[in-house]
Amino acid sequence: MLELYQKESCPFCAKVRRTMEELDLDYLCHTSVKNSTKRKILKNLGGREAVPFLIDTNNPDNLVMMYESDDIIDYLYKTYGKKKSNDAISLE
Ligand SMILES: N[C@@H](CCC(=O)N[C@@H](CS)C(=O)NCC(=O)O)C(=O)O
Repeated sequence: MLELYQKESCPFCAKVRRTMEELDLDYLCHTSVKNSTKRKILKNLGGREAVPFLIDTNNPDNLVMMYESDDIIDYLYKTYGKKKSNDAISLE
């Protein structure tokens, strides 16, 4: 399963959501604003209160957890896509 900690107002999160859509990926979305319970969970999981934060549990031998939108997008394309990440995001 893919899980994304994010918030709606965050442009970096929007890039990641767009990539999820582009790759036609299902994911569990944890909208996590400051001072929320989900923020505390995020901090416990990743060590920082920053979004976007991706968790990928699809490979039981390799739990993936990462911050940084560009790293997440590269990872999603490498793992689930065929296109190059540079082709992924258009501003239109
Ligand atoms: N370089 C990071 C920047 C992420 C970032 O600045 N996220 C902001 C929200 S837009 C954040 O986590 N701020 C702290 C907070 O919301 O508590 C990325 O590309 O993912």
